[in-house]
Amino acid sequence: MTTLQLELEEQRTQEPEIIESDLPEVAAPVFDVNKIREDFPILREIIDGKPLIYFDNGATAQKPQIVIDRLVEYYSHENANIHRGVHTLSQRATFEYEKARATVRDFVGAEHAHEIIFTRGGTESINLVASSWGRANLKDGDEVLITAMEHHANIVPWQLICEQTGAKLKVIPVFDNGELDAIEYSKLLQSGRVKIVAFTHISNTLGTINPVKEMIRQAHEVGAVVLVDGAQAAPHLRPNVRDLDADFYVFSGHKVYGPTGIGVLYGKESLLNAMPPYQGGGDMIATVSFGQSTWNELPFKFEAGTPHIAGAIGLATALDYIVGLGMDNIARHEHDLLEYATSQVNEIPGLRIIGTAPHKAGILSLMHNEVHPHDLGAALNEDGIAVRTGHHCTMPLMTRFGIPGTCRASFALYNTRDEIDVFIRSLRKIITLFS
Ligand code: 7TS
Repeated sequence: MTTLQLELEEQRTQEPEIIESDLPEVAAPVFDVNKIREDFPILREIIDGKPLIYFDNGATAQKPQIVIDRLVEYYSHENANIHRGVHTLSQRATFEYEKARATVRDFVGAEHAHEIIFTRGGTESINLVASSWGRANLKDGDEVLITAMEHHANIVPWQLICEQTGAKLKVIPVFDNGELDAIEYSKLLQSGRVKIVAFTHISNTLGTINPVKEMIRQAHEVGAVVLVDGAQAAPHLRPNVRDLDADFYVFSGHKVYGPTGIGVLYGKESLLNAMPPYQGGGDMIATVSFGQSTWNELPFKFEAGTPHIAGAIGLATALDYIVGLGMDNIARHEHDLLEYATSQVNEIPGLRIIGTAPHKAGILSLMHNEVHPHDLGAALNEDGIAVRTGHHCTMPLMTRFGIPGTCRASFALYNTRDEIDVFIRSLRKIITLFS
């Protein structure tokens, strides 16, 4: 090997931790929502002559200009494949990609950058764990415990692995207000057969914030591993995986104001090291021969093929952005919006909120006793208001509540009380027209 090749090999295998992330140490003190709105070009869109009111943040969040610019910058000045090039662009791309990993490590408070695996999204992160950890650890008679409020992404991967291994899927019930039944959870854990518990940090349909830390503590007491689906939580609160003692924590880039097609799996080093690869291909191997292949070290073992390099870099920019605004400020602002909207919705006759747990994030799922959720959503759209209608990929939860779907408004850091006023006026008008 030449000296340059040796240097690059050294750089390639070096611990990613040495790369510093840009996450600010101190949160910005003031939260000026009108100023923040200027960062999001799409908020200036006019829909059928009405200013856009975007209340579909649970599905995906809009992107600040800084994230859009970062993608343009990457493709204009840094684009190359990572980890294997000797040329300058490849080194730039590799450096930025690994720096993005360090930013995510900081964001979730992981011990090591190599405990952060980049995936296509929250869905792929859960599939990776269910498939890889599940194949290695589940057998006939074991139990996988989930909750009744899970998104399909945290149900179906477990069903698939249960089918393959003979393990059984068990479900923690929810109360009418959308809270988990904690007593039933404790009982289900006592079977002695629970190998993994997988639950959402925040429900995308009900808004319930689950008592994750306590749930993890109880699961660990019976020796079960825990996966937390943080898809709805990461945009609102900064998870600390070490404080929570989560074994796996997953989230999607596009819901935290980053690009689509990028997601995160945090896993404890010891668990990830013991798991077989999820997909085979380039970059995840150490050696390949036709007889046998051996695997690369973490995190590369789980990142087969060319990853979404620009996506990871854009995600890091998005995380820098929200941490810069102050996650506490964001949570406070969204909580204010939730309380403001809740009190007004409660005054509209015939309209009820599905999900009234005491600890809630900014998600309002609405049902009217005469107007179908789809009709509500379509009519709101005519007033420029984007909401989501349907089962929100939580069909078992809809069955539990005996409803076909809801009309869901989900708030983000750039939404305002003024927008909620327009929303409430529009709801009242639609309901009067339809009823
Ligand atoms: N888990 C939860 C709790 C979610 O809300 C979602 C997406 C996912 C997992 C899957 O995330 P993805 O990025 O991999 O698709 N939730 C929604 C929603 O509520 N409306 O559209 C997508």
